[in-house]
Amino acid sequence: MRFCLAQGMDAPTFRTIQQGDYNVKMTQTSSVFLRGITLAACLGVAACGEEAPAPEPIDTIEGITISDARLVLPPVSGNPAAVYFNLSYDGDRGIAVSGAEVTGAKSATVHDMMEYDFKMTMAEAGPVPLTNGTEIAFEPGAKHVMAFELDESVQAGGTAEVMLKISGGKRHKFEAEVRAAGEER
Ligand SMILES: [Cu+2]
Repeated sequence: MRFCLAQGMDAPTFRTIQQGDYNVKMTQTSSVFLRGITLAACLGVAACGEEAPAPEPIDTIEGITISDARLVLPPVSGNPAAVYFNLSYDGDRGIAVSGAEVTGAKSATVHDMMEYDFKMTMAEAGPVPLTNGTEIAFEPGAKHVMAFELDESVQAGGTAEVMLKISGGKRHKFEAEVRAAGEER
């Protein structure tokens, strides 16, 4: 059995002593110290040495997997670029994609194709819900991310950093391969 006890109410450090050591100390302690032990002593390592939970990796949402991410440059420089990828989610908590950012783009938007005036057109998508088992292809003719006013530094053959904004203020970052306008989308 291991005990650990606080060395005083405002002392941030904890000390672990063996049972035998504890018994010896008991015979010499004052009643004030005994009261301190009653208040501060705790049994078991879990209760005393509870470690802070490991911090979540920055800009990564557990459960989201992105594959085949590519940013297709516009045929005409200055026009928006499109980002396509496959997203799967196996997290337990329901979340939603509420927007996007692309490094080197002035702004980025999650688009979806919708029918307007009997024609298919793209418009900003509402929040995209992700629940355990969700698989979505962000692809031509469907949902995609549109990147506006791309910086010259984003060049075919390179990579672009894409960030999905997730409900609750978190973000999921991934790299997309940059392709020229004529390449496979
Ligand atoms: Cu679009």
